[in-house]
Amino acid sequence: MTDDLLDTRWGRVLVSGAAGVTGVAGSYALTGVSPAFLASPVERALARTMPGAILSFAITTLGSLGQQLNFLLAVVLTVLFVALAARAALIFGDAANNRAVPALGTAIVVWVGAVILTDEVVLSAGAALPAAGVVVLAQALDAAGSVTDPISAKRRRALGTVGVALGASAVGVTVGRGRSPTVTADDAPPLQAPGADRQDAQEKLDRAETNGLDVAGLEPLVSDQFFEVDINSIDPSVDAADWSLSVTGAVEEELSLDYEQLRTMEARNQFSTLRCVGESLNGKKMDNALWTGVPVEQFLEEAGVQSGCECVMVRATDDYFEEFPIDALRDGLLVYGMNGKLLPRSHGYPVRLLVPGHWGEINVKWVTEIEVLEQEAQGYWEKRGWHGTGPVKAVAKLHHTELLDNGQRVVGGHAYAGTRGVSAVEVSTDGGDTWTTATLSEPLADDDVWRQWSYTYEPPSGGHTVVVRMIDQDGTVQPREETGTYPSGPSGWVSRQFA
Ligand SMILES: Nc1nc2c(c(=O)[nH]1)N[C@H]1C(S)=C(S)[C@@H](COP(=O)(O)O)O[C@H]1N2
Ligand SMILES: [Mo]
Repeated sequence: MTDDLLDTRWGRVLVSGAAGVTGVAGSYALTGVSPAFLASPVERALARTMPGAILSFAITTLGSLGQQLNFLLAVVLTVLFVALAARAALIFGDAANNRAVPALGTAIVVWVGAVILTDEVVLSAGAALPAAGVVVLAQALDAAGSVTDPISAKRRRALGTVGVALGASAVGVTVGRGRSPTVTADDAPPLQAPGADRQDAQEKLDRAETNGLDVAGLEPLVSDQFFEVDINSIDPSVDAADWSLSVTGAVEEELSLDYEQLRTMEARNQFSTLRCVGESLNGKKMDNALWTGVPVEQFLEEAGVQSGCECVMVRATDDYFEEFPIDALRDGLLVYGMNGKLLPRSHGYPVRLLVPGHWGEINVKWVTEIEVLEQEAQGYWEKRGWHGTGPVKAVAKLHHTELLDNGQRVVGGHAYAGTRGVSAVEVSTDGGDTWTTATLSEPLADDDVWRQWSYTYEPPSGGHTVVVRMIDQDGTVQPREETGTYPSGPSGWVSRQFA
């Protein structure tokens, strides 16, 4: 029995744990929130293997909280992996009676594991070296230790090791946070591409501003905070210079296209609203933007499509894949700009697909491949039971309410019906007995776009229920029948009770 911290079981567990935390923090310091972060592949694997029912619950009920929990679990598992590597190396070093084995073993096992997981040879050292460093530190403290007061000496060394490990981890987390490229739509650089008409984009954005209703607090026609739905909590970070799109499968000739080529082709600036099939009826996963992109149809024509099912599979860098009718794709755009700026990473930089009139899920971000299929197949969400590749359901949402000084109430929101277009919104203030038409924002030039609505009324004394519904340009009234979100997206009329 010596007085060495590493000779005790609890000491080894403690040092291993500290090595685990420090290793993961070290990885984060080098990579930030990117696919090279050691926890990233773990998080991916968790998301992939999550049973469909739990995944759907997480999406519809927990929203982004589900993704955060998944990320947290991935980080915990990754810490555990590094800690176990250190613990094994410590035990092995003890058995071999070799002082070099614990640190060296930790470094090698963590590094090899990280390379296997992330495919990053150099960045993997970010996890391996700090973890091994903690082991070396514990050994050094033991070696320098006194023998006068064994118990408190151990405690002091434990505190020293953990203290240094936590301090280093805190630094790592701070550095990593600064490194995370959180390019949102707001701080994306302006769009500059030979094929893009910036002046036209600016005019359209200006028009959207003048077309909007003058109701303070109502979200504008071009969303200032566009929602995000991803199968991973860590977005891929794709270098535009490395990006290419291939058209493969049942074609006469396979095609490949790079970013420079795409940027020089004539692009279109087009408003299009996206809505996620996984949102609740009056949810917030519906937004509108001006997209700049190149029509897909020319590539399909060039490749010479010979599909047996008239369907395609579209794939992305994050291993996302969606299957849908080729006719829908013919109206699509390969988008590289959003609201006059460079498409942000969170929305698919460098290139995403935009398919007007359909649920959000087939608007594949970080797109890499269009495979023309011979036979029907299932996409990522359809494998999990969803039916979200078809035309988007119509909805009128109620998000804005305000009681004016004169006692009147203003209600408002957005209505969207895909490419069917919104022709009217009707409001009832008596629970659906009588209906009046609401004021609508001036339509934007493109057809797959929402409109704002608002209605001002004299509230009856006592409680009342406001119901809202929309009518599309074919005269079809939004269906009243209520369904839940899963599996085909929510339907029904939004209503709200007022006291
Ligand atoms: N590659 C990839 N594309 C994707 C997704 C994804 O997870 N990965 N999510 C889809 C879903 S379910 C929706 S609703 C839209 C959301 O687009 P947004 O994040 O730009 O709002 O992107 C779609 N495209
Ligand atoms: Mo979605």
